[in-house]
Amino acid sequence: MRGGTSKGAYFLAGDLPAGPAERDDLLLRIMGSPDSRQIDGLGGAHPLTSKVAVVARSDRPGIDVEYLFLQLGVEEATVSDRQNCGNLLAGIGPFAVERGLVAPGGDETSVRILMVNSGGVATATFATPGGAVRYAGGTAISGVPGTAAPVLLDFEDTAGSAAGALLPTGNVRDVVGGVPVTCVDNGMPVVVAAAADLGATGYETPAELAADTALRDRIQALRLRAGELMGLGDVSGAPVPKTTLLAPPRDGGAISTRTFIPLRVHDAIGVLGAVTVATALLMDGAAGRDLADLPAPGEPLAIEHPTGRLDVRVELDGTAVRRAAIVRTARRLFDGTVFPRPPSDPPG
Ligand code: NQM
Repeated sequence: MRGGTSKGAYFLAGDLPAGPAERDDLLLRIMGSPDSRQIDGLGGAHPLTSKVAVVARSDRPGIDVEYLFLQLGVEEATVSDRQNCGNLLAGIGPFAVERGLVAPGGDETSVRILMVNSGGVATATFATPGGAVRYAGGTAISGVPGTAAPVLLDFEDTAGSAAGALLPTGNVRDVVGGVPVTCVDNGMPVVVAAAADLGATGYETPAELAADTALRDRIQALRLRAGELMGLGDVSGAPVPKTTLLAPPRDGGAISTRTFIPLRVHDAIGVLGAVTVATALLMDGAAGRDLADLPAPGEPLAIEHPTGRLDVRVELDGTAVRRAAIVRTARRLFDGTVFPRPPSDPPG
């Protein structure tokens, strides 16, 4: 399914091996990792298309389904559950109805989803006229051609998803290697900094940023140190924290962004990444807040990114999160049987 601006393989948990080692080995073979083109598998040769959702019915009170997100490396044989994905999340409700995990609820269905990676809960609401998921609709999201039916995602308990606290260093602002940063986690651990403080304009294209190896080295040094301060330990092989560089808005939004996931440049920005960056901007003293043109309280905050903008609704009470919501679209692309690459011969 496409979920938002990501694409992944969605599985029923019961169809995969229960042990994580066996499961991960199978998923790497299914997606074609490690290989820069993922030529022998389903992956799309980019972190945003090398994703897996594992979905199961839940017996927890007030929860319909449980969603485990797995980020597969493209060139590396890695499978990480250390981050969430708010984009694939958009496909979870429709998938749950398609697979009979949740009964459709009339013209519209709401599915309560436990995001296993973080323990947070999201409610997805989408059209199910006549008891079938409707994918066609008039909602456009930046980074996806055309329009589709909207999926409204309302988040709960996103603060401290992976780093344990909204402000994992205990500060709204830190200085890391001479660069003022805000280390924040409202669904995604992100290091937020002004682009100018890292020698960038913040308006470069993703290709220009990808070609700037000196900038990449500065970002890596920054996130390694910030990762430690955030209590994430050695993050050299981890997908988090991400880094988002800020510049004044140019398209009528609140802020312009360029995001590294964690070193590849995002063509847009992740959902929970955007929620997290918006949260930082709402806090007095946050790094780069002076660059923002903030909306009136209660209005959506538009995060500009290389391929458009993403509007998020975040409400804070001081530094406590009251609400975070976003609209995405999702689409079923294919339903069938995958034939994984066979396991490699045992050594010797
Ligand atoms: O931030 C990219 C994406 C993501 C994750 C990433 C995401 C999110 O665009 O919620 O969706 O940050 O690796 O899908």
